[in-house]
Amino acid sequence: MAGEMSILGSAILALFLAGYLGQQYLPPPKPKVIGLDLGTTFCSVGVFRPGMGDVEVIGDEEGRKSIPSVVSFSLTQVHAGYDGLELADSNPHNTIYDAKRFIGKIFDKPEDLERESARYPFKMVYNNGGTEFVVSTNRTFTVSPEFISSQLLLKLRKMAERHLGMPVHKAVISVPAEFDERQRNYTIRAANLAGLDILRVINEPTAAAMAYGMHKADVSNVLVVDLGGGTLDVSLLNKQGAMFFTRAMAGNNKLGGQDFSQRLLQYIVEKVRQRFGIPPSREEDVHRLRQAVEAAKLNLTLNPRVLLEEPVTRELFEELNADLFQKILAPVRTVLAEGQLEKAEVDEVVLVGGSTRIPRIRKIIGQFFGKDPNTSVDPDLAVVTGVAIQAGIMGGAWPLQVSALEISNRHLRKTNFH
Ligand SMILES: *[C@@H]1O[C@H](CO)[C@@H](O)[C@H](O)[C@H]1NC(C)=O
Ligand SMILES: *[C@@H]1O[C@H](CO)[C@@H](O)[C@H](O)[C@H]1NC(C)=O
Ligand SMILES: *[C@@H]1O[C@H](CO)[C@@H](O)[C@H](O)[C@H]1NC(C)=O
Ligand SMILES: CC(=O)N[C@H]1CO[C@H](CO)[C@@H](O)[C@@H]1O
Repeated sequence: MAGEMSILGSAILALFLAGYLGQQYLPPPKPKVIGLDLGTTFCSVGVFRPGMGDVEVIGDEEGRKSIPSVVSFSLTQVHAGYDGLELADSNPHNTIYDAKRFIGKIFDKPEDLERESARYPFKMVYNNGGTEFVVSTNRTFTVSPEFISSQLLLKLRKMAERHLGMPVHKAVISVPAEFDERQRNYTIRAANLAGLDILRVINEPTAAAMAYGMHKADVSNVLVVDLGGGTLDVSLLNKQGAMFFTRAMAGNNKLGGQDFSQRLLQYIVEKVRQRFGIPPSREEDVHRLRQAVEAAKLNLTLNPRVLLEEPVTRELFEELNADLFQKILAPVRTVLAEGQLEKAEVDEVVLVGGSTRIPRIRKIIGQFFGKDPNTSVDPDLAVVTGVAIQAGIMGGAWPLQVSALEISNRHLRKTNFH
């Protein structure tokens, strides 16, 4: 009798061990929830890999990890991302971008929207305070900002499905900290139109801080500087336990990489004028010069000088933009004042957005705080990385027991500088 028991006992033990060992060698579970960064100019999708404990940002067919937030309408199709961008020159009236600036946004008067629409090659109409884009192929119709966003999210969803080899229906998405409830609702609606359930909406600065592991680090105050192509956003986050909340935000919606390029362009145009007596005036020449200037600006982040009609040094670029670079500190001072913090009380400074690659900007921020900002994550992918971590938490892949990571602060106002 005792012998039988022990045989049974070891059989159970063997089964248990086989199960345990089997689990060890099983392929890691696939991510169930994707993380989406729906940016104004670019968007990305990422997943948290439970087996690896890291984030993978998913590329498009060509492996590009960000796709332009551009949607173009041709006779028979809707083209999103790079396909949409390619049509921008040949089909400018039906190629919609910057939809994020209009999603869920209420304009008090039609004239307010008209002023905005003057900047774009496509048409917009005022509809009960909201915006509709006008598309004319062989017929004329209107589409909403959330429809445009849904086409981008659908593209991101397909990129993820292709990569993961399975259908995806759940996501976490980021929005600017300043988005109100209505803008958040319309962003969720865009995702629903793309066949995605949104498990959580998180603020972009919080996502960026998470990309740097701030949710696990021993920090209480994190300052996030997000400097993109056209806007600067500064947020002061406070962490209590594993929860973040936004303590203050400020920004400048007319400051970014495009302005820095413009200064360099003006300089080159002036040089050409001095040399040839007339500035370049043909549209193609100006267009070509603009592209060369943009490339030179990116190059100056890595090289001390480039050749662009004439040699341009990094010092010259910095000098041409010195006053603009200093403007970055105004909203930084504001969030500290509003958050009632001394700069020494800021534990970490996180940089997001392509323009924070500019060495001089890193230096100005570093000198202001007397410590180096955190720059190890690609500034263009920091937000999607953080959103994917949150998606991993929501999908139950996270080894830590963290349930909620953000407390919303509905009464906060953003201060804007120009
Ligand atoms: C527009 O063009 C598409 C594709 O050629 C065609 O299927 C559709 O019937 C046309 N619609 C109108 C209103 O002409
Ligand atoms: C946002 O959506 C929620 C849930 O559907 C709803 O209760 C709320 O009224 C909406 N708010 C706005 C401002 O649209
Ligand atoms: C950057 O500039 C350097 C020096 O002018 C040049 O050799 C290099 O090819 C450029 N690189 C890019 C990516 O433009
Ligand atoms: C350069 C720098 O400040 N690095 C910091 C980035 O953030 C982590 C916390 O996750 C710090 O430990 C690093 O020192």
